[in-house]
Order: sequence, then structure tokens, then C-alpha cells
Amino acid sequence: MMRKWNLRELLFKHDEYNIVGHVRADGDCVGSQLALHNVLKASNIKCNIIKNDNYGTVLSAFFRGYPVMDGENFNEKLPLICVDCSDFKRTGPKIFEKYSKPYLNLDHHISNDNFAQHNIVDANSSSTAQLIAESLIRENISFDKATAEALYLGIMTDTNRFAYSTAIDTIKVVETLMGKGISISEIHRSVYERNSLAKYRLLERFLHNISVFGDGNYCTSFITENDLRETQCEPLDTEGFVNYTRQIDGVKVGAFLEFHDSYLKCSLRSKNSTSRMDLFAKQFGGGGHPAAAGFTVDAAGENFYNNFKFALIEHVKNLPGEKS
Ligand SMILES: [Mn+2]
Repeated sequence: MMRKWNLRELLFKHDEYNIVGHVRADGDCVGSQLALHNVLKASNIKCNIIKNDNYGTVLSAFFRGYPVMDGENFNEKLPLICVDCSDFKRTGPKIFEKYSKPYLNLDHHISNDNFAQHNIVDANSSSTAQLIAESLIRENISFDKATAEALYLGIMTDTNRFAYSTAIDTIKVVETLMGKGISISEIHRSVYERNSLAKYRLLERFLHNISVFGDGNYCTSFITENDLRETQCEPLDTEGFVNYTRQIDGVKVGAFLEFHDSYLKCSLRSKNSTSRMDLFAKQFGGGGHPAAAGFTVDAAGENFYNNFKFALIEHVKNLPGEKS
């Protein structure tokens, strides 16, 4: 594939940066931030990680020892690097309202709208972390074991532990990361074996609410803000729930909705990338990948869930070559 960008040139241009990921952080946006921070630090370039949201218990642990700045209080004159954000709004109101144009946009979402001054976007990459890792390797930018661990965190989580269609390029990058001495099992444990009991109680409610419809082709479920309160969970505890919807035999498209008091968040997954979840999400102002996308809207009306299910069926029906 043609690679036009030069990360080295863009990265080593200034002597201090702010860096940010998307709200409702995931392993890819966290790992990408930490990796770039380390690479810059090794060249005596300061990189402030701007906290735009609650990272949750599991991901917070990865930030230990890093210069995390409060999203209310940072120097907004510094050039801003955004990682893993399909559009600038994904950085959250604390950030995007303070910047007119970020310096650098590093991302892998097909729906990315090239919102920054410089844009390094590759929708063929499994993760933003892979895109960064490949750039470092190709451009001979040296990096250490901690950086390799951060990059592996991003790749592992965004590929859903290599269960999503994983290209040989991804495996080759992992090979290089392993060469730095990282422990795959340790990183796996630090993410996937730190569940709280509260999360399991929430999962019970989620599973209880599952419905399969449209001749078994669709599966949706939901939880409400009340469920979060009663189980004492935080929003990030729903991470991974949406996968249960797609994993039912015969289901082509799955969706998970969170009905919060002030907003509604929807995650979409399909077994095949031909279902274009990114395009469906776009109807609601969201975006993402062909097989994994999502959107957030202001508090939805009473009929939203039923209308949503109908719209999902319509979307798949109207895809070229789809008959279901
Ligand atoms: Mn990502």
C-alpha cells in the first residue's frame, strides 16, 4: 500500500504538544496516546495527555506515571494531536470547543473526515496503534518496551483479541512488538481479567433484555441509566457487551443501546463488513468501521427503540446485493 505520510517530520516539529483520544476511551486510544508520549519524550519533546473523560478503572491503570492533565485546565495554545478520533467532536466538548483546528489527526476509521491540519488516516489498519507502530518501524524511529506494550494494548483491543479480520500486516507488527520483550499474556490479563462483580450484575440485565428479530438476522439489547445506578456500574463497564448480540448463531447484525438520562449511545456490530454499520451510524450522526460503528444522540423518545429496530432492518434490506 502507498504510504504518503512522514510521521517523523510531523512529530518532531514542535517542542511541546497536547495529545487526546476520544471520549469513552478504549484500549486503542489509550495505547496510542501513551506510545506517542513515550516516543516524543525520548526526543526531549513534552507531550501532555489531556484527560477528556473518565477513563474507568481498567484503563486508568495504564496511565500511572504519565503526565495526565485535567481537561478543564490546559494550555490550549499548544499543537494538539488527536488519536483514534473519527471526527473532532469525538474528543469531547472540553477539547473541541477550545481548538479551531488540531495539528495532527492519527486514525483508522473509514468515516474520518480529515479534520486536522495534518491527517494520517488509514482505514485498512486494524487500529490506530497499528498505524503508529508501522510508521515507527518503517521510519526507523526507535521505541522501547513500554511503548511496545502500549501499542500492543491498542492492537489487541481493537482487533477483539485478533478475532476480527486480521491482516498479516497486523501479525507482523505484533512480531516486532514481541521482539521488544512484551508479555502478551500479561497485557491480556490487565485488560480482560479485571472485571468487577458489578459488571456481571449489569451483564445479567443486558442479557435479560436481548431480543432477536427479522427472521433471526438481527439482535439488539439495551440497558438504562437506572440499570447503571442500581448495579453501581460506570458507563465504561458496558465495554464488550455489544459483542454478545452479534455472536448469536444466524445473527447478521447486532446492536446495543444505552439509554442515559441525557443521551442515548448505540454500538453496532455486524458479522460481515458488507452490512456497512458505518453508513447506518451516519444516519444518526455517528460513524466508525464497516462492521463496527456507533452513534450518540440526545435523549431519545419513547418509540426510539422500536423505530430503531425497524430502521436497522430497512438499512440492511436496502444494501446492494442484500435480500434478507
Ligand atoms: Mn481504534
